[in-house]
Amino acid sequence: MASKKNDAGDMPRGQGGELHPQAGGQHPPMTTNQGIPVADDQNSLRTGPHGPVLLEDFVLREKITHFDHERIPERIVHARGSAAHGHFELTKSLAEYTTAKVLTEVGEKTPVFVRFSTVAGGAGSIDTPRDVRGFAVKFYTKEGNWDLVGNNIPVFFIQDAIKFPDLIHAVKMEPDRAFPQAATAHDTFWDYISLTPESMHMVMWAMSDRTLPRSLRMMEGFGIHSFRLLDAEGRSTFVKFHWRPKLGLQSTVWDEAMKLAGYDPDFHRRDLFEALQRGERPEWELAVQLFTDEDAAKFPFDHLDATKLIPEELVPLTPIGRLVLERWPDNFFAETEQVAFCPANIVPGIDFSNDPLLQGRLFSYLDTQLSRLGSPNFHQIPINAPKCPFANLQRDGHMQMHVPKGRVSYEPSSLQANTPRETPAGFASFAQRPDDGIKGRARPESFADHYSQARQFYRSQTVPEQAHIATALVFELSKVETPHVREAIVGHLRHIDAELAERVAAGLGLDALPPAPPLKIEPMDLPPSPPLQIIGKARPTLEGRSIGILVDDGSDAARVLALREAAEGAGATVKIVAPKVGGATLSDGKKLAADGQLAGTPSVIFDAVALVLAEKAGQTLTRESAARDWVSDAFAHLKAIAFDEGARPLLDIAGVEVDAGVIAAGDVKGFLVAAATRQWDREPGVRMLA
Ligand code: HDD
Repeated sequence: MASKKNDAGDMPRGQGGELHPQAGGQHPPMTTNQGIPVADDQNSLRTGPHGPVLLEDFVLREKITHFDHERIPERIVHARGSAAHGHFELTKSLAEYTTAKVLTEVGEKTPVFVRFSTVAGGAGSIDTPRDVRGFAVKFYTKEGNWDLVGNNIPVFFIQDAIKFPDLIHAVKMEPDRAFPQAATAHDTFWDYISLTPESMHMVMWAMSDRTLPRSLRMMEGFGIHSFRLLDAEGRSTFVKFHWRPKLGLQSTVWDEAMKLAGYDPDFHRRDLFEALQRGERPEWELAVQLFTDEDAAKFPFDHLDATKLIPEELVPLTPIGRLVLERWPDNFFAETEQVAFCPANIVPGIDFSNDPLLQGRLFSYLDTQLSRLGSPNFHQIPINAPKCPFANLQRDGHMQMHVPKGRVSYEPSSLQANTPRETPAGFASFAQRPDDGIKGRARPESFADHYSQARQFYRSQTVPEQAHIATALVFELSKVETPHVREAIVGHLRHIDAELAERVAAGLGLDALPPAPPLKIEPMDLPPSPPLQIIGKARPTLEGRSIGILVDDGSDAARVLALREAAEGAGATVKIVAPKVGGATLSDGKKLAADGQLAGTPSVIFDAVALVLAEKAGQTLTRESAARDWVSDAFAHLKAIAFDEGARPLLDIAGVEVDAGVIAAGDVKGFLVAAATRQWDREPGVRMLA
């Protein structure tokens, strides 16, 4: 007897070919992966309504088997990421230095895929831990894929790739207890750091607000290593790559980042997604630092040491192009997850340097993709495939997607036309004479200065930024349970800046300053470099920022409208927040829909807030903790607050003291000016900084 379809208890479903009343459009008929039409996708094949399920049910087995294999190993680092499609447009030719078309054809738009990431956490971890951010760009150039796999910090923790597994084991969750997730504030990380003095420069960056970006759209990116550009004669010029965001740099404060982690673990992913949905096109300028071997010989550090940067004062930045993000991926897994970056992917006219960190990376990424994506054919996955023609004689392997024709899969050969052959325009390495050193596991003496640039970084910061570094160190080390590790770090800080060491020691409650470790080289006092700041590079603007307006029944309708129009006119996104998601009936008797309900739309997600409340509502909301937090958090996170008189009781109970950033809602202009920046002067009054 033919099996009878049993829909008992199921909701009605649109069938293949039918028009679905809600989804709109036609649904194609469902099939198995072999193309066999599926009549019932909700009931297993059984011997009867109460009988066992039959092994012959290929629809069930195929669906479950595929599901069982839906996850692939996550990246060992940078597992959590968000990405977008876009293009790179060259605005200034580097033809004097390189033959690479992507860097010489002005006006050419090269498609790119850009993936931002945190480093330490797993794929499902929060977006706002204190962590370095990955900034990986795949350029699909006419001459093949070029991957610039960088970070939002221009230096790295270690000098040699052989140390990378140790660094990562130390920072990831501890192996016996599997916590903490996505955090540096634990013993193993700081133990490793305390015994790795070369990491001190990067530690200063990691403890700064660089690791707390407000948005992926508001952070810089760096290629970090020196690369080479090669001209037609094979002459080499060193180059460092910098991405500079058009929206300026902006970070959050630590308390805000922690609260964001709870309120919206997807904060950065959502921010980028929503910006692209709104039609915004986040943009970065690509700038280069160009220098010769002779220039490099005069630097007071070794540029092949990835723990060092080249200050802009020493080698200025030349802008050469712009990166524009245009489109969120269609499918997270197929694109963001399966994209495989590799620093070894470079095009003719660009070459590597002898930076030992880079050299190790050249091996690691291809290797990791083989295990992560499971096949040497991962380059055929659409997001990884070059957009220019590509052909060679490599064959077969798991998941071969191409169907090569003919008898010939080798060279040299004479049996068949159209087989791929070498080309004179192919990639050529820089003809570098190897140094006549002795083979061995050596590190150059020029890599031995670990503190000068750490000091330069700290001393280049503004007063609030220095306070944040000190406070971050106190926070992190206070989470370290082992006293000798805490003390060892303070010992290193003494070589960086005596006052910083004292601040941190006092913040930790140490009775005396621990000894500083022995020095190989006396640190230098390099001149401060203001471009190393965030605050100095912030743009006082509302572009790309967001403002929350809290309303309730009786709120002044004209005021809400005035604030909204002015903020939107200045480039901000405005969200109306109300105690009920259905909205509130304003003074004009009309209902204004809310974009978010108060408890689920905290002020931490905004750059500035306005409280437009009638007297009664202002009183009532003093009894609502979500409303009190809304206000006290905005104040503590140094945001501008516009308020009208009805909101006074709420300001009072939230402990808000009127300052330059707390402004009458009627003063729309004043509010917009204040909203375009953080209120740094307020900070010493709201938290005890180390
Ligand atoms: Fe790495 C991923 C950046 C040193 C080994 N790295 C990865 C990603 C970024 C960086 C942005 C994520 C790419 C993506 O979005 O898919 N890594 C860096 C930078 C480094 C660096 C800027 C130093 C300057 N990395 C580094 C070293 C090694 C690795 C020294 C190993 C010797 N990195 C990897 C990896 C990953 C990776 C294990 C994990 C997932 C992947 O490659 O595709 O191979």
